[in-house]
Formats: sequence, C-alpha cells, structure tokens
Amino acid sequence: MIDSDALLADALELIAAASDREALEAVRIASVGRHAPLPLALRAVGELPPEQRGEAGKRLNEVRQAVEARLAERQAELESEALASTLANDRSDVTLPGRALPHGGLHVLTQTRREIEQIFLELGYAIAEGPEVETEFNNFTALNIPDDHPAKADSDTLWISDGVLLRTHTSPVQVRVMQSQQPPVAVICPGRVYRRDTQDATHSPIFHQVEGLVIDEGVTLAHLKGTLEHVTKRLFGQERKLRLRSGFFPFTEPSVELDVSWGDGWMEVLGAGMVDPNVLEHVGYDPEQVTGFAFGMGIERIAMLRHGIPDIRMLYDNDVRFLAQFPA
Ligand code: 2NL
Repeated sequence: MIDSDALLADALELIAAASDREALEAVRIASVGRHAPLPLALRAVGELPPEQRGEAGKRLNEVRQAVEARLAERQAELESEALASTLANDRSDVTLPGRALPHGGLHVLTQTRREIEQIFLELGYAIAEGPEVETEFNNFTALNIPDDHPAKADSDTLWISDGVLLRTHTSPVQVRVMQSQQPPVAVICPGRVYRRDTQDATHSPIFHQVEGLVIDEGVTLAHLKGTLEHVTKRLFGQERKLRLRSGFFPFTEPSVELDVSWGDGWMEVLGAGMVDPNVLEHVGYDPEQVTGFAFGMGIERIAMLRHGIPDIRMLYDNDVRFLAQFPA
C-alpha cells in the first residue's frame, strides 16, 4: 500500500521550509525529481493488483500536481522576496550630485606663449613658424654673425652636419619671411630652440622663444620703444616702469636690453634693436629704402618671472602638483 497522504505532507513540509531559491531547487529534486519517492511510487503503480491501480494512480497524480503547484507558488514568493530585497538594499540614489573627473589643462608655457601671441595679433602682427633644423646661413650668416663669433662655436651650437644645425634662436624664421616677401613685414616667430648648455636653474638645452620683426619705410627706435612699452605692460602690469639699456647683438644696431621694475630693483626681460643694415642686405632688402626693429624673449623666462617659478626645470618635469598651480 502506498501512503500518498504521507508523500504529500512530507513534500509540503520541505517546500515550506525552503528559504531561498537554491534550497527550493533541492526540494524540487528531492520531491518530484527522477529518483524521488513520488515518481518512484507512480512507476510502482503498474505492479499493484489490477483493482487497486486506478485509484492509486489517480491519487498519486493528484499529489504530484499539488506538489508541483505548491513548488511554483513558493518559487514565485521567493523571487518576489529577492526582488524586494534588491530594491531595498541595492538602490541607486539618482538625486546625489555627480563626481567630477580630474582633468588636464594647458601647460603654463603654452598659456604664456598664447598670451604673448594674442598681444601681437591685436597689434596686427602675423605668426610665422619654420623648421627646427636650419642652415648655417639662415641661423648665423644672414644675421651678421661672423664665423668667429662665440655663439657659433661647437660649445654653443648643436650641429647636425656641415652647414646644418639645430636653430639656436627663431631668427632664421624671420630670415625666411624676409626672403619670401617684400616689406612691410610685421611678424612674430614663436618656437623651440636649442643650445649646447648644461642644465641649471636658469638654463636648459631646449627652450622656447618669441622673436618679432617689423620692417617698413621709416621704422625707428621710437616705434620699437612704444611697442615694447605696450607689450611689457600687458605682460607684467600697467604699473610697471621700463628701462632701456644699451646692449649688443650682432644682428641689431643699436641694440637694447629692456628691464622692467621689480620691487626696489629691475629685471631684464628681453633684448631688441634696430635691424643691422647687413642683415637687410643678406635677405635682399635695400637698407636705403627700409628700416626695421627686432626683439627676442625667452618664454620660460617670462613665465618664471610672472609666476615666481624659481627653477626652469620645473617647467619640464611635468609634476602634476606643479602643473595644477596654473589652471587654464
Ligand atoms: C634675446 C634677444 C633678439 C633679435 C633677437 C633679430 C632677428 C632678425 C634680425 C634682427 Cl631676423 N634681430 N632678432 C634681435 C634682438 C634681440 O633676442 O635676448 N633673446 C632671448
């Protein structure tokens, strides 16, 4: 005799005790799986005396349907409990403020170069660029720098081959401009330049310059002085005082050094002068027809003065703690 009531009671008890979906699956296997008592009993019905088979089979099928219905119900209950728990514990608060990602910016040298460029663009200058590998003619000869000049010596210049070098200033760009167009000329030439220097707090073998050049009929030292006064006050503040001292460059005559007031003293910020007639002749201009002024400044030096940066190497280390002090 098969006790179908006991099979039903056992299965319902196990289902009620299953507290999660994994446990319920184990109960399913233990109660209606291939080797569970109920299917085994159903398969054993065929061995009962014929008069008992109908009643026993009907009863066992009812039990199996009842167990499967209860399993499905319990499964639905457990799934909705699991969903409710996820909603309660894992919810996202979409009203929280967002978190900003850290972001980069323009390097302080780039900022400084762009500010210098902007000042000259407002004055009507064009920006010219040229190659960093230059000829000895464009870098030295055209600029009236004699063969025995100390700047040409192996100790100052990085030579690529005979007559070819890494430019030591951006003046060769201005030489190219003059060779390719007639006056009037008003250009600035920003760019990277190379010197065979040992690094220290104020020297780097690679640094950046902005040079400028104006050529026309009747250009005088007064135009140079007015231009430098305007540019320097834009860069360092309208309250600054300027001082022009006489200086020397092979490519300008007369040559001047420009100082800007700095507390009780003075800081040298750039060099300039009237373009030497020999330079004008080298590029095919007639020094009887046109005159011009030129100037050159180191971008690193301007940035260091403006921001109180004590060592040029800080500009190349790319330490984020330094860079972040110049948000752009
Ligand atoms: C300095 C001084 C200077 C120039 C650069 C120049 C260019 C041509 C002709 C004449 Cl094509 N002059 N450039 C003139 C005077 C000074 O630079 O201390 N630079 C860092």
